Amino acid sequence: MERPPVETLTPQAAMEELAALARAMAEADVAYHQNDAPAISDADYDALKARNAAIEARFPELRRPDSPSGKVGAAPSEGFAKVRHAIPMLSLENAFADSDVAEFEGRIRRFLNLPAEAPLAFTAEPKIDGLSLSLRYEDGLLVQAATRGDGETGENVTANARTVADIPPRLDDAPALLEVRGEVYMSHADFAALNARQAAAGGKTFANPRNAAAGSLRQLDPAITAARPLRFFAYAWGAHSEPLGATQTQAIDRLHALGFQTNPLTRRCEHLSEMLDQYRAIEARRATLGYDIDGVVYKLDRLDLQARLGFRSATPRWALAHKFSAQRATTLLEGIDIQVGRTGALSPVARLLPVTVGGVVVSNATLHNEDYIAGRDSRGQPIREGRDIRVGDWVTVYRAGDVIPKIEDIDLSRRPADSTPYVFPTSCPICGSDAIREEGEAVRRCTGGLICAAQAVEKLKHFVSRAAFDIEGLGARQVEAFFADGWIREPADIFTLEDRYGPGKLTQLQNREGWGGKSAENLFRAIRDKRRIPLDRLIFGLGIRHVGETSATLLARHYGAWARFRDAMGAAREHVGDDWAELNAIDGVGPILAAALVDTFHEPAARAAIDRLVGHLDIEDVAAPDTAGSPIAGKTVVFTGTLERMTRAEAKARAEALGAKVAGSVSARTDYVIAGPGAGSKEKKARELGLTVLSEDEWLELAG
Ligand code: JCF
Repeated sequence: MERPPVETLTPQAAMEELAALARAMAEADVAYHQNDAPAISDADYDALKARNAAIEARFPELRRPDSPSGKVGAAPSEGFAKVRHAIPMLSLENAFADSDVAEFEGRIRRFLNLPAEAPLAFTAEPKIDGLSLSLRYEDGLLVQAATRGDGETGENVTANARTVADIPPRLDDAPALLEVRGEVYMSHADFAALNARQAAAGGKTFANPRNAAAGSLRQLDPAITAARPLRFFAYAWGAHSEPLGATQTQAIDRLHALGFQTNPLTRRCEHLSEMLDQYRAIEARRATLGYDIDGVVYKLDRLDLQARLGFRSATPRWALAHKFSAQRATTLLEGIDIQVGRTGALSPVARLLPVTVGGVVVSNATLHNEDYIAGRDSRGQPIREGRDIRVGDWVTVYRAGDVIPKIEDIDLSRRPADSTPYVFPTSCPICGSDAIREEGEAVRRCTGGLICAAQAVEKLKHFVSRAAFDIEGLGARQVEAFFADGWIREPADIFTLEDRYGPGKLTQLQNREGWGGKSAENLFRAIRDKRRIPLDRLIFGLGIRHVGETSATLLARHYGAWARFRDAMGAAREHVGDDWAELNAIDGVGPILAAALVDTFHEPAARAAIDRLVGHLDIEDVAAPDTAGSPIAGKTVVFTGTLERMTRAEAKARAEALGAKVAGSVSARTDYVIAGPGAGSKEKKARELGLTVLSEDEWLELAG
């Protein structure tokens, strides 16, 4: 928009414009930082900022107390370059009960075929509640620091990491290449002081030390990061040119010797009982540590055994995070809302009188499902001794880690005399369709499918989300607005937006509130950019029930190309035939996920919507993980009989790590059958089919 030169502004006009600028920038900040859905482009944001600064320079006395020029953190997007981790940054499997830890230990013994009395040591260390960071040292010099991001790709925050006192800029006697991984965090004292300073300066305060650490590390201006007291504990490593030791304990000691802080409460434990003792000891010191921890991490001590165990999709088999139990508070249940999700599930949400639980203000909590509200579990057994939950009740809210708050119990003694049991709706509050609860299911679902506005909108929001199509400038808020006006009803419509509402069209996007020529142009470009999309993102973006990011990646890696995936889903019939067997043989795909996929591809309306979408796309094939050079990549193998040199679980994990598919039954599509002593009908069938049958030794030689 053309604006009059600053020199010609009257004080009255300047005052009004400063107010309008403050409002526009505050809205943009909320959209960007809180909703993660930029409402205007970076260039437009910068233009507003420059205009604000120019007016303030001419009329310093008109500078507003909430002037946007004094604010930090209005970081434009694209702020940090992306970094692809040479070795993915993993997350940890969570456990809550002691029995989960015993199960973890037992599972490792079975995998390695170790009897219960054989020694097996673990480390136990506090789990720091911060953000993970990977530091790359080449010839002892810090050359790159990257956040975890999605584990595969993070953000380059090198300049900021250099301002953290615990991160050495150079290491003596380090391997030529070493990636050190650990947690960036802020101490309680530093957090309190930072918030006090921020409040005094009229700036943004942080809800907890973790957010403060994240906000500080992700500053575009390293000078701001430098002024924020961040700390770092090292606990792991990525790429390295020589081993740090033979055990986790030795490797951690080496990191300490190299100049890193390692957690002083880390212990080596010889037995399960020592692991649990260390858990209790760490929990007992939690309140006085001076920084937030949310559990204890156990790791198998011997690194050679860690290597044999390997990974299961995104988590190592050799580590476990044993979380502390939750923090609690009591508050009033003011109402119960029903939300309709992407797959039609009706989810009851508690509206609470806001209360602080473990340092975070909570005003909503999940109530799970209708049985939970009624006081029974999925098998009809009483929970909370059968106490139901009613609007008007005083309830205990708890938070475990960063998950959604939950309602644990109610205080019957404070229940109002006139309260009535909650009646769960049997029709969809959004579209009015019947909401049905299938036999054996805990969840009631709207049957409206895509005619249900809530499902359609949630599907669209999922489609544009970070891990799916990640369309810049098209976030949840924009999707809702476009949907409300009938501009987009399904994902395919996004790719025809420009034709329908672009330059020269009747109802132009740039005439909508909140959009200008520049931002409209940026949106159309962002959409065009996403016509080319990797197969895994597409599969995830379809929003099929049970198909998360991990399973989408597994499916994409298995089928490789869209045409192959689509044909296989179209050909598969539940519980019959090779296509069904192939789908179920993918490690990480079970019959429930498989059925959801097959259903979707056999449902004519859903299938048609997918075909319409795909017509606009150029889909990138996904290669199986770096198994290039592996002689067994892409081969289907079947193990039968007794294996003598490793357990079945280990053989399967190794074969899969090398890109092979491990199937349970022999068919014409099987490439190798590995037959040990005692092999029976499978080996016989393989020989009848003329397949290659290998001994365990021959197999190990082939697989390298
Ligand atoms: O303290 C932590 N938050 C923490 C996270 C500690 C660890 O030893 C970790 C971790 C995430 C992944 N180890 C891995 C492998």
